[in-house]
Amino acid sequence: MTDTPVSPAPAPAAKPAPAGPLVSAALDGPVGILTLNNGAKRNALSEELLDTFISALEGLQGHNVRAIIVRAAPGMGVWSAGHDIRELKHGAGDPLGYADPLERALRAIRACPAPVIAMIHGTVWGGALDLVLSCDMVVADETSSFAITPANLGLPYNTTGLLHFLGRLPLNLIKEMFFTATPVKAEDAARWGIINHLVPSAELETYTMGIAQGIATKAPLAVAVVKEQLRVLTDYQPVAAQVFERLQEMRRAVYASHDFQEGIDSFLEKRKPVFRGD
Ligand code: YXS
Repeated sequence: MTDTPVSPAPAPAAKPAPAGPLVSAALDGPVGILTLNNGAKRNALSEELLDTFISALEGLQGHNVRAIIVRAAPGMGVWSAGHDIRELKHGAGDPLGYADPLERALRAIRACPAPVIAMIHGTVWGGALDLVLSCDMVVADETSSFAITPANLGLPYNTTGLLHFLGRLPLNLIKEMFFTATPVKAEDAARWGIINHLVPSAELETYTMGIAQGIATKAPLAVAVVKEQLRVLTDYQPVAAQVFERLQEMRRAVYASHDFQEGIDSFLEKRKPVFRGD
């Protein structure tokens, strides 16, 4: 994948220094490439990384790109470890509220006029799976796996996020993923429909770029309007105000619970959580 670096990130040198931007943006003709670059923290989705991601995504749109690929830096065994757990605070209200940086990034991807393709080498955890499912397509290799993990933290996932899953997977598979927090391996992810294509690692970049370049030859206005129609038709499910309030009340009890604090503490103390159910 040959790319030409674009602003806002300073043009990376041939081999960007390890302390390079958390997310780098590049152009390969009409295809934009966003690369997650925080290997030391397994591309944990911190506010800083996500703000960089959102501005890089918006920056690419200024270059009239026709398709965008989101990837981790080459050779990383973890595509993204999900929401930065160090930024999840017990007693600070909804951990996945509308203004949360991860929620802002998901909305930016879903509102981007150009199709966004997630290219997955390595493991995907928690909110990073919601980010991957917010992309328009997913191409992955045999090293990939996909886990949604609020049950490991005692965290109440948000209703918008559940709608993202309902828009992609059968209910029984969503329940298995949320209730067990077990990573879904590449073969099953392909069979379940989490990913569009499962390709060998050696072909992942070429295959993904091939799809992106194919899209880039199509009428961009027609592609963008279908993307927006599908977003509106899937994201806006009518929910009665009283029902929404009841769900929020249930979530409030969970994110105020001892178990949520235990989930965060156990991760930071690198030990297994002991959930008491209160
Ligand atoms: O100890 P240092 O400072 O070197 O940092 C370690 C980890 O603490 C850090 N790190 C993270 N920091 C914040 N948030 C994270 N999610 C996170 N994940 C990792 O990265 C450094 C290297 O981690 P280490 O030593 O564990 O790497 P590894 O290669 O042995 O293991 C990679 C993972 C991904 C298997 C392991 O790091 C892991 O299990 N991470 C947590 C994955 C996870 O549960 N993610 C869900 C986050 S919560 C979320 O996304 C949603 C809100 S929800 O809960 O609803 O799904």
